Amino acid sequence: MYLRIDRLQVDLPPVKEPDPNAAAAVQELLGGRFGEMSTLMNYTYQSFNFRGRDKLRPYYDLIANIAAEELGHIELVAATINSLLTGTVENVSPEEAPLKAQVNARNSHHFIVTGQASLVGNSMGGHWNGDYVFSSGNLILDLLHNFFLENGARLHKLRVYEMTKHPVARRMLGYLLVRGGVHALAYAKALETLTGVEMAKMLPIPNIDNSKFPEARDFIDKGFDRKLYRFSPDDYKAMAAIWRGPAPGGNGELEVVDGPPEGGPLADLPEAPEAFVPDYEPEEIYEIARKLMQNM
Ligand code: MN3
Repeated sequence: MYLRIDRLQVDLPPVKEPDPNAAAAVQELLGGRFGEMSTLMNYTYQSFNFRGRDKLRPYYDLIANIAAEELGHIELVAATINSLLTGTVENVSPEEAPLKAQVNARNSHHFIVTGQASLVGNSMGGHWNGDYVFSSGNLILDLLHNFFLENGARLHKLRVYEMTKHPVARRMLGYLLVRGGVHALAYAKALETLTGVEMAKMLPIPNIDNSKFPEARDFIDKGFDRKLYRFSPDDYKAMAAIWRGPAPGGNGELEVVDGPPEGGPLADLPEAPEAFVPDYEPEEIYEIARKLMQNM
């Protein structure tokens, strides 16, 4: 089962400048084949479907725990997209066509299907698909797939990084490049324990270090690249048998941290009455909510 905390895994800069086409590009990192929906659902189903759990506890714990972190990653990428879409529309009457500029937005679903918010799809508007989940039950093949998935995700993040300098997108990218590096290394180390193969010789793919990017260096300097957070009050402790030893880059020792990162607040997104979010004239429903809260 899951607990939920109403915070993001990392603080994002305040919602300010909109950039709907950057939001469309960032969608790839949410609902593309190598996006956070894919990492989330691959590790989630691999953990659901795991056989021999008690005998293989370190591997089960590693996959199940990283799955929980990925749930926070879809939340973080969605928050980034929502921030990039906030403030795009003029607040004028429907006859004035407040959404007329959005007819030229890269992804019109952001303005027709959602209320200027994220979609479970990729940068070209295609839907995320359950076919992106690989859960073979063969532990070595699943781990090798996960290593490949993390490196494919990293390549796409680097390309989106090259598409936008928006500070909200760059902050999210810096954080997720570092966390994706942790996950790739975790799966590599798990494979090393099982097969003896020297995965470290394959890292990083592509061959450009995260520390080259100032937004990622910020997190590396704080040790985010050597910490595996344990997203549970009491469980998933056996993953520490895999996540141990010196960090690559000589930046101290790998460490399992009990509990989630401190993170940051989730922005309270403003309403968009011109798009009927939460409604065109929302005063009545605000009043209903206000009365409900009086009883608390
Ligand atoms: Mn991730």
